[in-house]
Amino acid sequence: MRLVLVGPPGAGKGTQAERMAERLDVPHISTGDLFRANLRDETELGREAKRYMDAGDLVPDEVTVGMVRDRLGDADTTKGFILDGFPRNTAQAASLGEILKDKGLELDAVVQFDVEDEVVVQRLLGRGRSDDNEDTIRNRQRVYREETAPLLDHYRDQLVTIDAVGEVGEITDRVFEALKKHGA
Ligand code: B4P
Repeated sequence: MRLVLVGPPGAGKGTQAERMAERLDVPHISTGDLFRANLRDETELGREAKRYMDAGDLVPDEVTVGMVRDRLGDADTTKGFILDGFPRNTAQAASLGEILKDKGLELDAVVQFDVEDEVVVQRLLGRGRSDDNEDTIRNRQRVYREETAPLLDHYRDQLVTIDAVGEVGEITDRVFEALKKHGA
């Protein structure tokens, strides 16, 4: 199964991706996690990404796309993957389309996590990551509306929309039910 997860910051993409990856036995590829791992390892890429993440802006496409292209070249992705937080704008979506086309692959579905801005602000403030302060969260929400939300139209034929408010396990059940209905 090859899936993309889309949703505003704090929608629970990472939380659900982990559970879905375990159930489907495919790797969970989170661009946010990959950037944070680079940051911890003090790589050049991590240093570059940090200033954008701290501001709640998107890391430049060439950096992000290169990182994802490398990751999708790893052997464990042949059985499928869950892309969490990528693509996040139409240019990244076009790059993903090319990467998959070169491999003769297609996405099975794009799962959209639907949740109100005010709900996620409370969730994120409770988590306390360094980019979880109110100003940065508001900017991440603006970036989502302006840059990421247009992807929903780009992926309209593959889109599976999930109400992302509720218990974590309940939401996972909704995802698998919706994927089944979609025929994925
Ligand atoms: P990400 O790491 O992708 O973070 P996110 O969108 O803010 O969080 P997510 O939706 O995964 O929420 P989570 O499950 O963690 O991005 C961070 C930054 O990285 C971006 O701002 C950007 O700078 C950069 N970046 C990443 N990808 C990029 C790309 N493709 N291009 C350019 N830049 C990129 O959940 C959040 C909280 O809610 C947690 O505390 C969780 O426990 C809680 N929660 C989850 N589900 C819940 C539920 N059902 N009820 C209550 N709480 C819940």
